[in-house]
Amino acid sequence: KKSELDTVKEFTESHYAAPNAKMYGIAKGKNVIVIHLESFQQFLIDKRINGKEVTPFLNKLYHSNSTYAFKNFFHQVGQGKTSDAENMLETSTYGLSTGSLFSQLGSDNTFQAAPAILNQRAKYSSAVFHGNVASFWNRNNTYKNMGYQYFFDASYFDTTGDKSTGYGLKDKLLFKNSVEYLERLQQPFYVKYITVTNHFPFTMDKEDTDFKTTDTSDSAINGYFQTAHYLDQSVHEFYNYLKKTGLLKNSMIVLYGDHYGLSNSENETLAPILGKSASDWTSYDNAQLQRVPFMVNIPGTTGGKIESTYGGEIDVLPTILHLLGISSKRYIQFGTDLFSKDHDQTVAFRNRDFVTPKYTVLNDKIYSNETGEQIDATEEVQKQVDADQKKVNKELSLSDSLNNKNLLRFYTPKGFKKVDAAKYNYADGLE
Ligand code: GP9
Ligand code: MN
Repeated sequence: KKSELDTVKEFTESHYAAPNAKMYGIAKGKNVIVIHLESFQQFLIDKRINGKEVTPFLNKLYHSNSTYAFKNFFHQVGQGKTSDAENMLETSTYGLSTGSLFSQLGSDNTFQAAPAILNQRAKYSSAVFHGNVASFWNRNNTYKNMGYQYFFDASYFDTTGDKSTGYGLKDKLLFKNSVEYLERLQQPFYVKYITVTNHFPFTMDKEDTDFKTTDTSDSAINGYFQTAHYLDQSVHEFYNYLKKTGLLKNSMIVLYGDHYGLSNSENETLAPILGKSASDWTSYDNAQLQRVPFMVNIPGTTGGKIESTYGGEIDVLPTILHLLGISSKRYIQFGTDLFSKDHDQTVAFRNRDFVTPKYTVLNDKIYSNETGEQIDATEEVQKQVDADQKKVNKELSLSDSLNNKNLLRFYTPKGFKKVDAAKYNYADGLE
């Protein structure tokens, strides 16, 4: 009898997208540095406020010919917010329909996640740098099950007094103070920086910003441009450290926004700043604002451009593996390589709404991406949308059974050694 795991495997195998030969292995052997841009939405890119760019450094990266950037890339998180984004990037499976997968399943589940895959296939070491306490989102337990060797959390850094804001160490200090650890990691490494300063309610100490922001009635919106500007400066400084230490030329830097910073209830106030009218703002407009940056910067290459392919966080892992010249075929992953000609451009949101290059489908209502208007579908369009909706529902529910029933414990990809969480101890540097 066909097991549930068989059903999941059947789906991911038939959904698999073979790599693009032009891109496969272009970053082989390089260090991988993932920079998690907290609450960072795509509309910040190239945005000017009072004549000044909000994020001049990230804009430069976005337009650089050593950066493969995506302008139609969406976050796909649910209630687990940051942790859902992390889960998708590390495993290419979805977060749960309610709550956080990290919190609910991270302590016990079997994972076949990026740090373990990279370690076993290409001898990568791995680490996370984060300015908050290790227990937030149950990261300390989840990371061990994912095979992270090191977790440099708040306990490794001086976070006292004005060195922190609401969610921990200020980003500039996180990057700066991490370098001594980063330099000592065995190469190649796979590391992730989870920033915190650009987080709701987007407040910051006066001395950390001189960015002249908006003066809307919503202080979160006004603050957002300032904390995003600070995040941009932090990443710029980090790039300078990477250059100085010589790490930059041996690394591939992956930058992405985890989810929205400004919520739907704030978007009407935001609308005029984006050149839109507040009075006819719709759910369609809210959905379009769920775009977040996804950029892969590979210093030394020149083929980078701004891609218009549609995709989301679920697609990152197979994309990265293929850039590193590691086949993803043997793993159970729901996303597909963004560079593949077979890449699936249907982007599922956690609530089963979805976006394709042509349509945005919200609660069974179909909007045309071309006009932004809700349409009365022709029979043909309705048939296509129904098929896409069916696939989205299936994908989410198969990912849920895989994770809720811990089915990966029954599946061993070729050559994969199960992660032994007991091997890792994240005690701080003081002990
Ligand atoms: C906390 C940080 C914030 O450590 O990652 O998480 P979020 O509130 O964005 O889910
Ligand atoms: Mn977040």
